[in-house]
Amino acid sequence: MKQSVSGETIFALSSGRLPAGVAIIRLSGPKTRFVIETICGKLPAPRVAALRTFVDCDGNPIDRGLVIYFPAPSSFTGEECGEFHLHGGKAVADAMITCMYSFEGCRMAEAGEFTKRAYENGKFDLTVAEGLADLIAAETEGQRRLALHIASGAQASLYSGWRQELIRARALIEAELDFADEADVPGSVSDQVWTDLSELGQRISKHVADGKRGVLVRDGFRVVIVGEPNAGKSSLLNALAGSDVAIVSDEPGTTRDLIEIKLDLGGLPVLVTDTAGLRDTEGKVERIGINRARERAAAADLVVALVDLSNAAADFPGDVDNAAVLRVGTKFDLNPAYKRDDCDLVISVRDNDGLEALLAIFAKRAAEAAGNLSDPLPTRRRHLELLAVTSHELEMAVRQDNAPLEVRAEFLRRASFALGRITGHVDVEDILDVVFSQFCIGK
Ligand SMILES: Nc1nc2c(ncn2[C@@H]2O[C@H](COP(=O)(O)OP(=O)(O)OP(=O)(O)O)[C@@H](O)[C@H]2O)c(=O)[nH]1
Ligand SMILES: [Mg+2]
Repeated sequence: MKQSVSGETIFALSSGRLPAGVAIIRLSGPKTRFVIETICGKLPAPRVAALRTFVDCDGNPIDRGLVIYFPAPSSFTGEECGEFHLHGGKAVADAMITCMYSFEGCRMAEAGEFTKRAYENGKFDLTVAEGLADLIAAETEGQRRLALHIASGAQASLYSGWRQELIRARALIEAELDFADEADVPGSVSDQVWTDLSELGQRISKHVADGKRGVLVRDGFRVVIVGEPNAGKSSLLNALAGSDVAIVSDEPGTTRDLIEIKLDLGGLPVLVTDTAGLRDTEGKVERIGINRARERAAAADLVVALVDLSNAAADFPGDVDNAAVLRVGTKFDLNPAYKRDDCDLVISVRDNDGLEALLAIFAKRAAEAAGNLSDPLPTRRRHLELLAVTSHELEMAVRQDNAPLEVRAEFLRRASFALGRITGHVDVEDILDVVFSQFCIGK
């Protein structure tokens, strides 16, 4: 295994906000052993927690706690690593960090630097690193499950398997090119190769189609509430949020901006957005709000169109550019006798009526859209873009059966290059900062 060429030892507070029961300071790099020996005395046995008094460079005690030493390469980063478990007081952690600064060649880690070193030392590929970032950021059960799956290497093995298939096919084609002049080479080896590649292309296309599900689980199922002014959109949003996040008034045109809340429904993140009431208006600011509402509704996974049942002149907004619309009648308490045959559901925010049914519909639609979370879904646009390139180049190679073999082999090379960029197996210097900066400091 390649060892990090970085000579610097990095450290950071890896546990959460202080004060807390315990604070964990992690370090990685060549000075680790020396730092542990200086602060704790004797080096503990590898990977075994030892209770020690921690002292600073002048021999003054800082705290008493646990220390663990992970010799290279059996550590998270692949380098010499250590952890100090201290009492989670702010002054305790500060004193320890000040002490660590005093060692030459030691510095505070940057965001994601431990994980970046692990990646550079070949501990895992980029998709696993991204899975770890998602695992740390996971707020819902669905996000956790998908992130854990990816962090465990499901995507990594899928993509590297595909890449191997492409590389093998290219090797066969190269061989055919090399022997093309020899008369006794039996028919084209590539017939079977092209059948296999075409089948691989179908698998990749299906995976790309599944990408919508991965992005949905990671970023949320998007519900957008629309309706004429005063339909009760902001009242509904507040009721769903359980707090007054949006201003409610009987003045039409109250809401102008998009107001978004996040719900956790059945383990999936659901983002619900309140919008400006849709109507023709002279107001400049209101018009901007209405345009934003239309754009957001067009991109939604589900549009909830409201109509005020207490107002006979009210109607659903007619021009919403989205096929997934749920029609809901509001303020049912004001007009319980009134029936519209075009409502999927009626609600009253005042009486807390129909809201549970509405949430159940959101949860059901989100779960249907997310599907089975045990598939290794692509969760990032970065993956989807590179998969689209892979798919396109592969299709060019398979389809152009009249083109010279050299040309078709070149398309295959580009396809495997794009796959290699997802996992980080080929030239990815330019994307590393983007990937690792999403981590917090200490990871
Ligand atoms: N009785 C009753 N009144 C409601 C209900 N929902 C909303 N209202 C009232 O209807 C009025 C308009 O409500 P909002 O939630 O501000 O409506 P909106 O659709 O956000 O309106 P704009 O932001 O102007 O587009 C307010 O006076 C609310 O109190 C309900 O379920 N029952
Ligand atoms: Mg409003």
